[in-house]
Amino acid sequence: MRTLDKKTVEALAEHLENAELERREVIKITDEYPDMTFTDATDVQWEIRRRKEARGNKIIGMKMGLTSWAKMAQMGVEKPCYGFLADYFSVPEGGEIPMSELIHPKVEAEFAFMTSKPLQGTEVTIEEVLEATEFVVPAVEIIDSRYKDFKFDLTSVQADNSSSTRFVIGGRPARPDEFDWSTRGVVMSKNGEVVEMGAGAAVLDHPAASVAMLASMLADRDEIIPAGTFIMTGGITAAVLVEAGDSIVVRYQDMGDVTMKFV
Ligand code: 0L1
Ligand code: MG
Repeated sequence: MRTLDKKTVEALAEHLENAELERREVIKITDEYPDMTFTDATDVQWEIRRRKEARGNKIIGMKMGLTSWAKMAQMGVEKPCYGFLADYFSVPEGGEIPMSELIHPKVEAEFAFMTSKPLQGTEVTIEEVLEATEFVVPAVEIIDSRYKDFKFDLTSVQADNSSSTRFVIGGRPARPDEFDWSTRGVVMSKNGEVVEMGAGAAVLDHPAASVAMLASMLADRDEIIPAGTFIMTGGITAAVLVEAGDSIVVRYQDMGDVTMKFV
């Protein structure tokens, strides 16, 4: 169901994208549009995506957000959200991330899947995702909600491209059948101190379930996951707040490290 007309969707997309580009906090948009639906919010997100593509940015992947049961419970939501990854979100392994480009970033450890076949519809299984996966690779997401003090609801977050901001790929890719992804462990350190740890099952019991859920959510708009899509499946660990000077190292069991420094 939709409650917003095209002009309002366009105005909200401009508002939220400007907040991202100008590194400004805004109040969650459902304060002004309390009746807006998840479909309205998704229209806003896709309009932000259209604006970026019109400006010459490439869309290089997708992300799922709020995929851990703990984070869903904490936020009082019943389902995850998704977003897109633009080319300028990608930071090289070991790279420096200027805080001047961000508002109040947090980092979370994830597994990312690269698909080799299209995935489509509401009934995709974990087995089908694994069969359609070329490789799985360690990736750390830097989220940066545009909403003041991280005060948002699921609708507002979906409109804000699910807080997508930057990501770092590192370690080594693994074949989809190389490990049981639900029991693969990660340990995150900040400035040499362990701050978070977890295993793949934190993500909807299995990270491939997150890819299946993305296919299902995209099906609502008659969209599919094409072959060759890079997908961040959602945080295994809680998101950790960072500030200038912080070094992050995430160690992935048998897959190497992902590192970055905030400057
Ligand atoms: O990637 C995520 O799980 C975050 C989704 C948006 C919510 C947040 O900014 O914490
Ligand atoms: Mg994430």
